[in-house]
Amino acid sequence: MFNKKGLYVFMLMFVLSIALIACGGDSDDAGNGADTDAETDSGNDDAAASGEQINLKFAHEEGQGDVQDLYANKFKELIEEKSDGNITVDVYTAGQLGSNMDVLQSLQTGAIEIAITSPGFSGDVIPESQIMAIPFLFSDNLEVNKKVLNESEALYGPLADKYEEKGITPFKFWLEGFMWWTANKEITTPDDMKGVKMRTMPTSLIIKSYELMGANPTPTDSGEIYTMLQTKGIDGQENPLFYVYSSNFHEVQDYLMDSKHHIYTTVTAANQDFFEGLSQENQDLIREVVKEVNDWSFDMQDEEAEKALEGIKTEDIEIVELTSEQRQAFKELSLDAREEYKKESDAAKEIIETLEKEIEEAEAELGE
Ligand code: 6CS
Repeated sequence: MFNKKGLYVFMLMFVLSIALIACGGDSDDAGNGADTDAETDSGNDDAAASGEQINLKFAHEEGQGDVQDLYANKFKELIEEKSDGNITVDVYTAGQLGSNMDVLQSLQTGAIEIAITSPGFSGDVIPESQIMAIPFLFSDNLEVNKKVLNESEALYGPLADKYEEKGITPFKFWLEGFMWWTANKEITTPDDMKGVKMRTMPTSLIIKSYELMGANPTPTDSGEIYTMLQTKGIDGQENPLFYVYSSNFHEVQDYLMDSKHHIYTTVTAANQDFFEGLSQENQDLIREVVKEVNDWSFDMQDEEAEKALEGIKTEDIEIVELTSEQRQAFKELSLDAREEYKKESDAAKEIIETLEKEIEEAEAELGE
């Protein structure tokens, strides 16, 4: 018979062994918890392991620190973070992967996965994209333009289809600010514009628009603008303020005109086959990040334009504000560009008529 002490020892051992089993179970639970975590981790790890390891070449059309560069690097930061590094991005500035036309072509072939490509360069490959290059088409109210560029059925319907037909998936149409003229003379009336060798982006409708406004349009790629201004190969050019300042055009021009004759618009897009080959999860993640960057980009641009204006004011260049009457005179001359655009295709006619209505409705809601 056990004596009392032996009985206590036995009971203690029994209780301890039960406790150990329970703890072990807990630890299993913990393990399971850990496993759960581990599962979660391993789940994540599995996701990471089975997740597509993707490297995106992201090309844009501007220099380091310009709006498109800030946009592309914000995309890189967010997508690498949100994908736990499964998706990595290499950003390429203007010229690193060829001209802007080369970049568009590489986007079509898939040599480049993602790019920011502007209608000033896609206009002859996707004629309908020139809608975004028609002077005085968009509103003087940037909030109206932001709303339309975010929501337009014309842009995200028939125009997006035209990009898809050329192997490109457009994610977001977005703006980089109002266009300003610089020139070696003051330009406030169509008479002033007569015969001015105005540099344009190489797309037929922009060239036509400047002919209608009385200029002598000279299409070139962006890398040649400064030298051609310096050597008087051209007399003037158009660009948003940040680009005028970062390109140092104020060094080789005497006048900066606040013409607001147009907004600089562009497109963030992917190679269609590449994008459609991704998992649904990664497609959704890329679209989500593009939208987040797009919304972020509006404040960024306002800051960049403000900084550029402050900087330019310290330079030796005369800043001239056009009156609404002076701008109206140029607008009237350029209206035929819209008729020219409609001739591109049936889709073009639908796109411009829908977009004009969308701009009108947005102005009724938000003001002109
Ligand atoms: O004028 C140009 O060619 C350049 N301007 C801007 C604002 N972005 C890229 C483009 O190549």
